[in-house]
Amino acid sequence: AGVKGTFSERTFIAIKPDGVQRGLVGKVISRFEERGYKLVGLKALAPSKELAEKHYDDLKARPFFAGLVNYMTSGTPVIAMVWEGKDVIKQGRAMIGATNPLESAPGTIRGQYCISVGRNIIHGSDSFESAEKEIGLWFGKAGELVEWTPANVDWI
Ligand code: 3AN
Repeated sequence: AGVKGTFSERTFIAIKPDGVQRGLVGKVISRFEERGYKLVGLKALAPSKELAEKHYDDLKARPFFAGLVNYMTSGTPVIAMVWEGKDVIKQGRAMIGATNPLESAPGTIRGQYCISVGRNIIHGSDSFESAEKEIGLWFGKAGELVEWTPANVDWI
């Protein structure tokens, strides 16, 4: 996940199947771009059950786990992304809002676009360790992430 606390910190952000079905991909990407974060990885994929289960491994004892995995593996793609920039893990979570959209502040992504905890449209890594794990899981292959320097970096 890059280097924690530097401009190269990285987080894993995914637009879940409901966000894709609802046409919210562009809006989510715009928010991260406009904030000044840098997109270094992007792909659409319909995750396997194995990938979804590994991704949500820490929730496997929860009653909603099977439903969560079914939702993630519906066949509609997930838009998997890696965003880079200063404090992007914590700021990404703040931009996304609380897990339960009814508790997400207005203006956050969930607070603006959804009302159901089981259909909360977006995922973001909650710590440096989660970001490392999730980036490795979703972007395992070499060459899928791109190093690049934005021309206007001094102005952000
Ligand atoms: P977050 O996505 O904010 O990191 P987690 O990791 O606690 O929250 O939960 C992962 C996902 O599991 C949520 N985004 C949501 O889709 C689902 N989820 C969490 N809590 C519930 C719940 N009480 N009922 C149904 N689904 C839930």
